[in-house]
Amino acid sequence: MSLTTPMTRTLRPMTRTLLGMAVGLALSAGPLTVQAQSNEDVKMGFIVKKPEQAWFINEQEAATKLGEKKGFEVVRLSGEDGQEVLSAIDNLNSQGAQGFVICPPDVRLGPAIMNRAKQYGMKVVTVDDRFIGGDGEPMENVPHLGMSGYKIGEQVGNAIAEEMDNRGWDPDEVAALRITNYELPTAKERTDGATAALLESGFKKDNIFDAPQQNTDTSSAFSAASPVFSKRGDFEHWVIYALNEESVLGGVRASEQYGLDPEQVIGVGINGSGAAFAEFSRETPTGFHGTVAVSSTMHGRQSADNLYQWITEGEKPPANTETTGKLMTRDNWQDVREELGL
Ligand code: FCA
Repeated sequence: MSLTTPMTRTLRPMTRTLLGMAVGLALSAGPLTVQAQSNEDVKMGFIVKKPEQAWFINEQEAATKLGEKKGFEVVRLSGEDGQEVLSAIDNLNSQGAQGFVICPPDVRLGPAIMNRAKQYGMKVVTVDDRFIGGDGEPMENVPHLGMSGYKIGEQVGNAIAEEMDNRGWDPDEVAALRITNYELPTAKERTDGATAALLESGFKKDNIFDAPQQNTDTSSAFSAASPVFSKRGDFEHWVIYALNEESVLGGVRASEQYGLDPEQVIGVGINGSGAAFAEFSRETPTGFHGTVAVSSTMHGRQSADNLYQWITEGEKPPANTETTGKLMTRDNWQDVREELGL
């Protein structure tokens, strides 16, 4: 082994810092000329807010696979809070990464994350959850890829309405457990879309009960849902929706604990990840009726590819790419899984 590799490794962090400073100077002096990067040394981070969730594991894996194919390296990192994200960015800089894809733990961290990235001259794209600027608006200058929340929410509402119809439920006597997360715009869009479709189908507005969750996972949804069932013991039939299937599963588990049978519950989620596959694989059906599946493989691969093109060709990705979904139930989940490459 020659000395070149370790030397290059050691020097790279410093080079990046200098480059970051040069970029800063160039920005203040005039238009920035983009420098193409040779493919071999392209390295990018892929930072996710929930590293234990199947959705995010799949995204990171898809990005890694693309990197193996195209010849770039993906460093998978966890960023469960602001502190961890900033350390992850420092860590990436010391490894010589040119940028990162991120699903942030809190969208309001956008400006702080961008500041740190700029110090190092790193390029940033967001996936799933889009940064919000100080003005409360989406940060349009950071390229984003995520699901089309409202439309996918509508699919959830329609799927619930159809299943209510199949079961012959009287809409006047059905309650909805709406697990909300209004801090996160994509979550609000999704539950708003589902609500609109349900109301359109004839669902009673007064029968919708909110369970605000602190986070986007199963346990926070379970905690939010339990008291709602206890307070509304007068309803025999329940529908459950939320921003994702992990949260709907929290609601379904709470309904079971309260004593409701699967036939009394219609839960429809969003994602189509391992959490849903595990539920559909159970021997007997549960109240988790279905989920609108979106390709996490595509999200991971495409966002990494967008960043890669930006690093190597200087081609800035589109400001916002919206993806669509397909209803997956116990009956068709394996086919949809294959179709979406999950
Ligand atoms: C958010 C949710 C995830 C997934 C993703 C596309 O980040 O928390 O479960 O739905 O959007």
